[in-house]
Amino acid sequence: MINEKLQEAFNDQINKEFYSEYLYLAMKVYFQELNLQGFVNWFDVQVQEERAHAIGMVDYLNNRGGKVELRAIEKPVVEGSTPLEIFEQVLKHEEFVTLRINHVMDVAEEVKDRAAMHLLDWYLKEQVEEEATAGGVLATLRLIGDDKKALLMLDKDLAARTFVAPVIG
Ligand code: OFO
Repeated sequence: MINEKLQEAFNDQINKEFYSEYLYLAMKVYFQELNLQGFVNWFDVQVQEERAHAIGMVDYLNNRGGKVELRAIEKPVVEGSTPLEIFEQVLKHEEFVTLRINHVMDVAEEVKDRAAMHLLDWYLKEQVEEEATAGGVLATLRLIGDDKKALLMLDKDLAARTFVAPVIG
């Protein structure tokens, strides 16, 4: 059985992971409209990762005898109107998600649920990677500035990203 406060924190985080999936899907559409297929691929992988993160928590909560509550997913808002601005938002969003997972970890610590802490450790490590990946693309976009040729080269690089189903936990 899982503590109720921790169950609530997991349910809230499940919703945030599904929101992330939805947000990145909206960003994928933005790049589809620009016909930047490498960026499209990058976001496609991101969408799949977020879905895996969400389902990982759904399955975990279920395995622990908790009650999964699927809540309404907010309409995603893409704030930027350039690739640079979009990636600023991606990094900001990942930093926010890290904060939220830290919060779930705080609750797990408070109720002394070591098994949950172990799982959340995985999510926190994943966040370090997520921030680094988004930050890397953002740094390149800053270097690129208005250089369209360089943007197309980056697009080519991003086409190489592949989705590898994460082993969570
Ligand atoms: Fe689920 O890692 Fe991004 O948000």
